[in-house]
Amino acid sequence: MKHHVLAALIASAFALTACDQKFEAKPEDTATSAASEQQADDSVAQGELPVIDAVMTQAPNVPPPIDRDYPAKVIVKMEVIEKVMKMADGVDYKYWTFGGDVPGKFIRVRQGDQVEVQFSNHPDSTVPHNVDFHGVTGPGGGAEGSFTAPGHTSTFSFKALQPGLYIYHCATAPVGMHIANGMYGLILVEPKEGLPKVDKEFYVVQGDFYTKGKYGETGLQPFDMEKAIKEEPEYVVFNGHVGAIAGDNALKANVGETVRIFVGNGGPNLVSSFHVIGEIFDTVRVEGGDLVNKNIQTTLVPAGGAAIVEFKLDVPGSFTLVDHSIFRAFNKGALGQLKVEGPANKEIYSGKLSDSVYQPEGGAIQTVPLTASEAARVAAGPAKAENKDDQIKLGQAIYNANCMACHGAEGKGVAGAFPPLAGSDYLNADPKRGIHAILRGVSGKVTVNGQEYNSVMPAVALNDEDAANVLTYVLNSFGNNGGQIHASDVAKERQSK
Ligand code: HEC
Ligand SMILES: [Cu+2]
Repeated sequence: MKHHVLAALIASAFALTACDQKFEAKPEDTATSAASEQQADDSVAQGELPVIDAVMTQAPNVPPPIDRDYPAKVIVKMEVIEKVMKMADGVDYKYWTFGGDVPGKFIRVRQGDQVEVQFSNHPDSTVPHNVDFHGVTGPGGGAEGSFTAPGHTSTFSFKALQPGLYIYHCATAPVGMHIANGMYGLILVEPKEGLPKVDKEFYVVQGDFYTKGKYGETGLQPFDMEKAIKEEPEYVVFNGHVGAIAGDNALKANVGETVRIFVGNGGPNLVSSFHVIGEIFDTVRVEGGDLVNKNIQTTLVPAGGAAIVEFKLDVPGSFTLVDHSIFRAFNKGALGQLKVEGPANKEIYSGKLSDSVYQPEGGAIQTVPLTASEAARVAAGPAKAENKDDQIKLGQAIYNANCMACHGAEGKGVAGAFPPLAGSDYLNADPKRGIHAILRGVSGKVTVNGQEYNSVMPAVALNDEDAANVLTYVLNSFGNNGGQIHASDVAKERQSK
């Protein structure tokens, strides 16, 4: 947690000025339920509320928990900025943002707070914008009160009546387009008693993007209204960009820590099946509300909705965040990582204990339904390679079953997403890198033929022979420089740490 931010928050809590104390209540802001709540719980009258500047953070950071036990008038300053940013490697997009990135900044207030939104639209903006807070009780969630032309600032105020995790988004026509360009974020209205303490909190929002060019097609990509109407996004991503929370940008925590992720879904269209590979959510605050569900594998996050998931980290490793509508994860970008460091616990997870040859009795094995990779192997003939030519032949089937989906039939990869194996200077410079890629996966920045990739390749579960064969195939195909990898090379790499 950022202690200096917390200190600033406390300091500003007492920065009272005479004019700040005058709260201008508009009739629609003080609904009767608001008034009675206030009388019941708050001893401080509205006009005397201390004035605080909201601590707001860029994803994946979350403002510190609120340790006030009294309501305040919280000033939320929002600025709309339209700007070109990287969607993926080589792919640019003109985002419309709250505060300069997607999602907009995380806002954290306390149930019962009076929130004053000072909403500015940058003079360089091309269109008006506004904001609809799902945590607001009032027409449009503030949309009409915040409708703002370029170069103007609007102010409106609301009372945070109900605790929960809420999406906010732009609601200026055409609404879908404003949201599709990245105009959403999360506001947490913390319950008066606060949330249970955890060690780390993260902020993750999914969104779908509609570009004229196909996934990975380079250059500045315009918004495609037709694809948006058909709900056929090219990109589905966490925190606005492919790789925003993967590789070097991965979320980080330690074994033994408890983690809370505030998950939002800006949409505009898709519902997320949020899942963390290799973890079970100890608790899920379903849809961001009061209902707590336990021991959950995957939770639905509706478009324009949220969820709070919590789990304890028992073992180290890389845990992958996905939308379990899984093609979105591996082919459209909805993939993030939580990297956990610390001592292993072999009882909870052993890792791979052994890899021995399996020789079933008799020939009945052929009649068992085959997986794709097994089928490919059967089609390729005997699994034992006598020489390099055999290796190449066997390796091709293994390639088609295990690598082709990402690296392509011709090994050309997908620009901006999957690096080429064809003529790869990275691989040809040291073919053993291929062994490492298969056994341990690849993440972080990799430069292949002058193009930078910053994505994730999961380790591929192949035995020593298969790994050697597929690499020998790759090295002798797609215009690569030739070479041979032996099963013993793979075994050696497997042993080394
Ligand atoms: C799920 C998609 C996926 C699959 C399946 C996959 N890779 Fe990769 N591979 C990637 C990505 C993404 C990278 C780049 C990772 C990064 O940017 O850090 C990569 C990088 C590599 C690299 C290093 C960079 C280069 O282009 O030379 C090699 C070699 C490689 N993969 C080989 C393989 C082989 C062989 C297989 C099959 C056994 C395979 N990959 C299966 C996605 C995949
Ligand atoms: Cu807008």
